Amino acid sequence: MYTLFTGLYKQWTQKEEFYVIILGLDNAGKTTLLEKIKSIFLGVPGLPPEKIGPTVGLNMGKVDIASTRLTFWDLGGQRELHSIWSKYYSECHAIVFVVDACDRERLEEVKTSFESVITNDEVEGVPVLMLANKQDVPSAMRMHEIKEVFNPIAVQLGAKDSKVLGVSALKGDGVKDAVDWLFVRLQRNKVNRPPVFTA
Ligand code: G3D
Ligand code: MG
Repeated sequence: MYTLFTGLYKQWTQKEEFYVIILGLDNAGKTTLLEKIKSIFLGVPGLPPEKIGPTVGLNMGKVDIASTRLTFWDLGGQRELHSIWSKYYSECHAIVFVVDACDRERLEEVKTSFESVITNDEVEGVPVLMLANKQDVPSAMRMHEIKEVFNPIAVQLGAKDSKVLGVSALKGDGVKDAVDWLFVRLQRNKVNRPPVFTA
């Protein structure tokens, strides 16, 4: 009897948890994005931009939407850390790839990095959201430019759910839409990547 009730109680109180990894080159705006997500969804001010230094190791943030928990992992972008990204692929439920839309000089590097992420066997069936960040800057590449550059690579995504959205992680524009897109895809992709359950 006790086990039956504890089982039921657990079922009622447990949350579905999904892991979302945030990837991209250093300086793309990953940590700023994570702090903005936290401030929008938790209603608490995130770290002010001047307090955000280069990420060493990982940053993590948990956001609850209804009875679902999204746990975001901001993996450091420095090149020497790219090798650890693949360790997270098999367990993640979605990938956010952040691009600095102001940095035309590093486009080739971004393309190589993006391609190596999406062609990794472990990300098979995982929704991928590309964010063209820093859209508040007038000279930033706009969506049509970004799509022109990345669409030829994105064809390799195959059946994966994917999308490109313009955002400003700094100002927050488009950030809620990005999380909403993820939420819908995570739910839809449960058969491929079931959530973990958490108290
Ligand atoms: P990272 O975690 O991907 O390495 P950060 O990147 O979040 O540390 O951001 C790198 C720099 O880009 C920071 O500037 C940050 O304020 C800036 N940045 C991030 N997102 C945006 C954005 O949407 N718009 C603009 N204009 N700037 C952004 P600093 O000057 O601190 O290096
Ligand atoms: Mg960082």
